[in-house]
Amino acid sequence: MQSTTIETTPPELIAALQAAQHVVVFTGAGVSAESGIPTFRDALTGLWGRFDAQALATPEAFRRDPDLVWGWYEWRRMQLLRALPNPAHLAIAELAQHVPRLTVVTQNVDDLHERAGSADVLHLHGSLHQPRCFDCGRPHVLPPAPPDEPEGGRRLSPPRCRQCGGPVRPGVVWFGESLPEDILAAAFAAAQACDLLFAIGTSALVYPAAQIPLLALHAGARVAQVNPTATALDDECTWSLRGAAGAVMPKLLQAAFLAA
Ligand code: BJW
Ligand code: ZN
Repeated sequence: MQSTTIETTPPELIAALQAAQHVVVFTGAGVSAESGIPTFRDALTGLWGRFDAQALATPEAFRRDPDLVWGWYEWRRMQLLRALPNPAHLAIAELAQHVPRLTVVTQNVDDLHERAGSADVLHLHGSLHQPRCFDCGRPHVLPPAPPDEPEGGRRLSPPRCRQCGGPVRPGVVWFGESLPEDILAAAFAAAQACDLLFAIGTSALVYPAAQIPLLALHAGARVAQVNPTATALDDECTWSLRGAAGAVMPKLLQAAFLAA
């Protein structure tokens, strides 16, 4: 692994980006951190440091206490509605204008890539904007703005399904649940077909998503990681750019395509 900082972006990475035919951008919560959306595992600010994942992000938790879980996700949906895409989302969207093919694969349940202008984003872990019935799976349309939720949310009864009366659940993938099969297959295929993959803002700890950069490497692609701290990918990736995505990605775009 060639570890480097943004001040010394490796010329080999810039050349690889300029020559790439198919780029995959694989993102995690860190890409949205600078938009004010908390990550999961950052020591001081991560959601799993303040809230219990087993009590909030499993189907068993929802069965046990739907009001607790629904209220917590409504608080997060409200945060998201107030957030804006940051320079990393914008640079990723603009990158698509400069390479023959670019696939965005995200673990995030926000819509900040789309709001920045990225199209056909593969959402591995679902979306806060697509709730569905816990019993029959039918999609449920929510009012655009949830009530003003206090920090951490409050107990709130989930709406009932208009078809079967079952409780409506957040449209995200919880621990122990399968990822959407078609989306996972498309993400794996893109990873195996690309020549360059960026892993941005992910701890690369959660499977099967964490396989994606490894699949790309094993298929012969090069992998550039963008993250201010060490991750599970450090010893695997080709380049590791230590920095915030909102600083690194615009500079990389500039160096590869916009510099005079
Ligand atoms: C910045 C930055 C800046 C900060 N710029 N970077 C052992 C026990 C139990 C389960 C398992 C086990 N081993 C494997 C499993 C399976 C499990 C798993 O992988 N668990 C691991 C934690 C061990 N996986 C699953 O259960 C998956 N399903 C599955 O495997 O199905 C098959 C199966 C069926 C039946 C039984 C068992 C298996 C599903 C996983 C679903 C994950 N869901 C969540 C919640 C989504 C809903 C919600 O939002 O609430 O998805 S968990 C959470 O983690 C979320 C994320 O998408 C995911 C990944 O996190 P991410 O994005 O990497 O964030 P962080 O916080 O970890 O990292 C942020 C990074 O950003 C850090 O590195 C920072 O440094 C960096 N950063 N600022 C750039 N400005
Ligand atoms: Zn239903």
